[in-house]
Amino acid sequence: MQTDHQPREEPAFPHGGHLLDKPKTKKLKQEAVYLPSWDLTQRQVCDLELLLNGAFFPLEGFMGKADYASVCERLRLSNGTLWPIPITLDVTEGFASSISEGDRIALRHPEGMVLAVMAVTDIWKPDRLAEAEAVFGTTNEDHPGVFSLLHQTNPVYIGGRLEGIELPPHHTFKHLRHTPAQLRAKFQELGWEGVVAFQTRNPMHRAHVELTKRAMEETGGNLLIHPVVGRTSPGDIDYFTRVRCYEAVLKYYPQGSVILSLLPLAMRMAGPREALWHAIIRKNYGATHFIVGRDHAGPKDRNGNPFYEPYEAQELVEKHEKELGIKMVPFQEMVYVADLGKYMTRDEVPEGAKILSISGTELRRLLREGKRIPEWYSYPEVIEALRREYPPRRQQGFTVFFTGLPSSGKSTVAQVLMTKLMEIGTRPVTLLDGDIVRKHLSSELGFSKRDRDLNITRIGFVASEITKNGGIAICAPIAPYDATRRQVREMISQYGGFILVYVATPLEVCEKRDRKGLYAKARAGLIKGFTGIDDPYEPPEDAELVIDTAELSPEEAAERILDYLRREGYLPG
Ligand code: PPS
Repeated sequence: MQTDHQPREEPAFPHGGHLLDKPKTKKLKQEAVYLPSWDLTQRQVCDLELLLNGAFFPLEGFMGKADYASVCERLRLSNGTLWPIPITLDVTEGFASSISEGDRIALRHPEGMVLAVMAVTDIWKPDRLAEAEAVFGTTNEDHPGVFSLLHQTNPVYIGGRLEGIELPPHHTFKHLRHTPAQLRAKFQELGWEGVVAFQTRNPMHRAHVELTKRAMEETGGNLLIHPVVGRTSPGDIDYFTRVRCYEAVLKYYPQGSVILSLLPLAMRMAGPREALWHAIIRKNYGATHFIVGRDHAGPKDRNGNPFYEPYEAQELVEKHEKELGIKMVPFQEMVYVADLGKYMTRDEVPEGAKILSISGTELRRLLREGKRIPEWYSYPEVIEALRREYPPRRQQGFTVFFTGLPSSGKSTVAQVLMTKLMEIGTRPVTLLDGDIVRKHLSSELGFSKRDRDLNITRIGFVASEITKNGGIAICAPIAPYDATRRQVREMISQYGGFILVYVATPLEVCEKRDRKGLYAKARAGLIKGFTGIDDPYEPPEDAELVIDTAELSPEEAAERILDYLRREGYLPG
């Protein structure tokens, strides 16, 4: 067997490569009680964990302005060290104005524990559009990294060195969680000199097992299956299901040749830059080799067009390979050659041979429709795990989310739809009408952009819980902002169906109806910031259905929606 190992470099960091200094913990905890404190977002918790445990070595905290600018511009920290992704702590304007450079602040887990103390050196307002362009190469909001940066990231960044108190707690799959130091020790104990790391955010099927086995053969190393379980891309299969799939494929490798370990990373989906970042992280965990496949961490736009060239990530990693201290194992796409009954990389396929492949989208369709998934594609245990979690649509919960101008007819159609769904009777139905929600859930809110967004995300949260538990939620707010609707779609579609219905009744018709007399008041200047008059409404471009109640009766409109639900498999045909 060919071996191809470099001696593993040990981090020259204090405390074995991490920022947790046990003897100081008690003192820090006492100090933290009196410090200004910031409640970390889910993404920040992921970043903090990898900063504290040394996976982001050589970073010693959230980046300051100089490092941030340098990373955006030239993929390097200001001291020249290769680092392609900004690791920043974004906070609200309110919090930023309550602290000053030189202050110490406590960073808290959403459950309340203080995880670290940060000595703030920099407070600044970044140009997030410029950051998107630099890091993602685009400002197109279809890119999940761009969307998250522009809509789910606070406007002020603060940076500074960290002193760790404790790592974020994990209650799931504890036997599969390791810090870099623990994994390195494990490799050493097992006498593994060469370790090939495999990054994934998807379940593993036969193609992935074949690919990783080949990588082991080519390098003579053992395998680290290192799936991301922090944050991946919207619409990805949840990590609980994926971990069951990973555990199921372990038996298809030679015994003792593989370790499965979960990586609590928050991905940015930055394609080439992301691949480089992943390689650095895997080096910190003690891997000697890293697999980079086709279109590594590359998202697609709404029309299915990829943001990056298929082998751009491999090219960037190759360019920096020497400096990285971890070797890349590049791979072309693996496909199943039906005539030969085996998997091959695309460039090896004999001319004219019949190739079979199933895309992620196609797999989701097969699951959704309860169709057979072929044996050549995956293992029975993996298919079973996926089926359990992704029942066909007729067994899933769903949300019908109406959006449209005041008096456009949302509530009336929603009412009719509700009674018809109750008549069909497959699932419990809940109506979250704009007015009802404002009475019971959002009574303290007004109609500023902030209040409207909060109102819609509350509705989205309730609807996502209903959908998760197999029910039907019908929502009928104005929901004037595209980004907020997209956020709600993201919240709900991870659990079941999300059907956006745009009630596109023209403004003149809505105003003529003026069910509550509010248009008249708005025209008279008695109500300020009224949607359609002096407040914006952004018509959706991603609606599953568009309905104009000037042309359809409420009954007909509800029938259109029911037809859609039958066609898409949510209701019996
Ligand atoms: S939002 O923007 O989605 O939070 O609005 P929503 O909660 O759906 O609004 C519910 C009803 O509030 C009435 N109303 C206003 N609408 C828009 N702008 C202003 N300033 C306003 N003030 C009160 C309006 O009648 C909404 O009901 P519908 O059913 O849409 O007519």
